[in-house]
Amino acid sequence: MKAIVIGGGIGGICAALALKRFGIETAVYEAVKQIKPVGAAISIWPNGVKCLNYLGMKEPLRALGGPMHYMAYNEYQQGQTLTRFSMDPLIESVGERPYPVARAELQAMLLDNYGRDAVQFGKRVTAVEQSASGVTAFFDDGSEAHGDLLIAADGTHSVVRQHVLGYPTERRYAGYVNWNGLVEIDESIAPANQWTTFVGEGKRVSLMPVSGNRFYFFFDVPLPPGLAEDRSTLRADLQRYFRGWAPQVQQLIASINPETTNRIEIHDIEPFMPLVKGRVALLGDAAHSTTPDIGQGGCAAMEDAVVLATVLQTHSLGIEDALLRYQDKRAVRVKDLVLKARKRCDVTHGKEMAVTEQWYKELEQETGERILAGMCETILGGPLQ
Ligand code: URC
Repeated sequence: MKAIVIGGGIGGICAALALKRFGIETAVYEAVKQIKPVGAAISIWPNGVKCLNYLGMKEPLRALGGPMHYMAYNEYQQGQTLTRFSMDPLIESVGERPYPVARAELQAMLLDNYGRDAVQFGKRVTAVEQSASGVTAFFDDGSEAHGDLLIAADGTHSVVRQHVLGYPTERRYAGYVNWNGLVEIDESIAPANQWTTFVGEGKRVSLMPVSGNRFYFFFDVPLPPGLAEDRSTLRADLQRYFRGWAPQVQQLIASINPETTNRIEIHDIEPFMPLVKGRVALLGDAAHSTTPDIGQGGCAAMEDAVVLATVLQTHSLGIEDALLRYQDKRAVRVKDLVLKARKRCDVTHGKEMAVTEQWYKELEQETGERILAGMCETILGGPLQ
């Protein structure tokens, strides 16, 4: 059996690794010459970590992960702690810890484990055709690839999605802009072993430790889409949006590198069906695009990969049957994740300011129990328990 994998990002490489593990021949085709993720880092929650462990990357992942032992929310003006608690109860309950990692390093780890030489870069898919005997992908350089099945892990702007759905999808603007990047850890901004988030005015400033003594930072500001902002004004823009915020926040803005800071208008896609058609399966952002608000976009792609490989390995009624089983196992899960993230997004970013103010009040009473219970529920919905 041969699988064509479209997309060499997190979902594509995890899928290729998972299939390879079961002896299925794979070839990965990536549109760009060099992958440049729009996010500087990503929090891999235990459901995602378990998938990477399962795919044989337990040790290299640990080396990339930052020490996120505590979690805290601070109020925005003085930077005082609203709540702070240990992640240990979560880790004990689900059996694995979360690892925030730099995206470039995660990508390198995935490629090293799969084999860089097995990925063909600069292959942008333009069309997909399938018959009773196989599937063909056509690329913009005039070349083609043939296989028994095709896994479309071609991201939120997926070209293959329309082949599966039969109609084009539109992304939905989530209402906020996210600036993110990496910065050297400075403990006068936040503790090195903690995920720290400053909240107020429907905005947030967040810091997560990754390896190499660095913080992943992100700033979220509710804004209309399409604003013209560029690197040359990036620091001044953030200073303006966060005027009156705590000294730690001002210090962070002063210390970031505008040249390597990403600015993204956050979108998601209304959950849709089907996720498969015949011999073609959507996977990762191509199948479900979420806001980053519960940190589950990458994790969901890892889960998809494990489930897809498992159904192909464990069933014998053919590829089309196995892909339908993949869809059955994933559809509710990924819809729940997208909608849960959207709900958190709206509360965090002041969609209804009274609701957001109520959340700030609740954070003062929070012992960690409620927040960790919500995370546990999300994590335990994954395929590897
Ligand atoms: N939660 C996460 C978030 N990760 O676990 C993450 C968030 N990355 O709310 N936001 C973001 O950009």
